[in-house]
Amino acid sequence: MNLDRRSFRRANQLAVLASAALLLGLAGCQGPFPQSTFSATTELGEDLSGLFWMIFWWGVAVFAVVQVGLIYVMIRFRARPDQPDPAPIHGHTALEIAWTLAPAMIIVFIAVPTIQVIWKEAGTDTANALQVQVIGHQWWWEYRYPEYGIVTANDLHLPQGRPVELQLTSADVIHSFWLPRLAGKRDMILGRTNRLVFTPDSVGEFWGQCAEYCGTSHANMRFRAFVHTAADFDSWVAEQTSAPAAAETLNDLERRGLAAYREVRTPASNSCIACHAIQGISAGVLGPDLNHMGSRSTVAGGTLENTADNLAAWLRDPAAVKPGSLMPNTGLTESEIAGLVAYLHSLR
Ligand code: HEC
Ligand SMILES: [Cu+2]
Repeated sequence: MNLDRRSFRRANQLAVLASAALLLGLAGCQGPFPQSTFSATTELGEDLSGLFWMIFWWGVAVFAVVQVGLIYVMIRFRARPDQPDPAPIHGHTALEIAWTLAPAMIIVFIAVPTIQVIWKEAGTDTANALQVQVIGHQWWWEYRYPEYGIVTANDLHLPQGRPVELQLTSADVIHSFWLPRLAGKRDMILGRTNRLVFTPDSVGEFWGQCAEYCGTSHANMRFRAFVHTAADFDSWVAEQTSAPAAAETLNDLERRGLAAYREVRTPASNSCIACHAIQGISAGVLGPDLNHMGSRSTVAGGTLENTADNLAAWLRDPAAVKPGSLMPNTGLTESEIAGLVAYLHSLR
């Protein structure tokens, strides 16, 4: 009876483990879902999740038919004692036509609505659309608004109710722009421009991220999209197109930061001005534009909230925040870091 008790104990342990796994799984079902395709807030997003559900239910139907057939065959044709082997069948025309036609029909039922959504998006009138060039970099996002002359990074700002046309491309490897609650997903490829057209309907903050493996910090290539009312969007544009404060208006700490920013370091490729742009000071293009760094919600491609501590941690050692970061450790002193944080945060 020893054995029985042992297997009973094992079954008990398995039951505990299974319940723990189930609980853990269910805990994952608790909101909020900033990146869920299922809570779309635009017509394009709803069309896309509609397609998902349609394909899902076709999958459920096929699964059910296959399982019922399987169980029926298993029971009906199971081996019985003293029964001879059944005669093999070669070719059953009716069956073969049926299982060729049925999947073909299902594929047509899936293809027609899918193509309709593709055409609908391609046919959206973009005459009045806000054009935003979105450029993927390892591992951050650059946004250019030619209409306003704005260049910014990682926070995408959009007005409510006006169609936007994102022109997606890459500066290096293939990335994929994924903004699930607004616009689905589209590849970003060097030397090619892909379009994504949608109209943001609701004001709010929406999360996105790169959805195509693009190197060490792919998982840290995130972004936020902010949809504003038309008036709030106009004030954002006004803020972003304003010139940075003149050096004379900076306080001592900020001035120390500006000096550290301007300094030519050794090697020279470690100088901030070699890689970053701030109007009137530098025009580097290897890193994100820092003109209005103080107004951004995150640091380093959506990895950290843009707080003083986080910005300092980033400047102290970028690779510690973001493995593989293409911003080098520039060997700043603590006093330079404090100055730079104050200076960069004063740029609003
Ligand atoms: C060799 C080029 C290079 C140099 C030199 C450099 N950076 Fe960077 N910097 C980058 C790159 C690339 C990124 C984007 C990294 C990422 O998010 O993966 C970046 C990101 C940043 C960010 C975050 C921007 C954002 O929107 O998230 C700040 C702030 C910054 N750098 C400040 C500085 C300062 C200050 C210096 C000088 C002490 C400096 N950088 C020197 C390339 C450089
Ligand atoms: Cu990427």
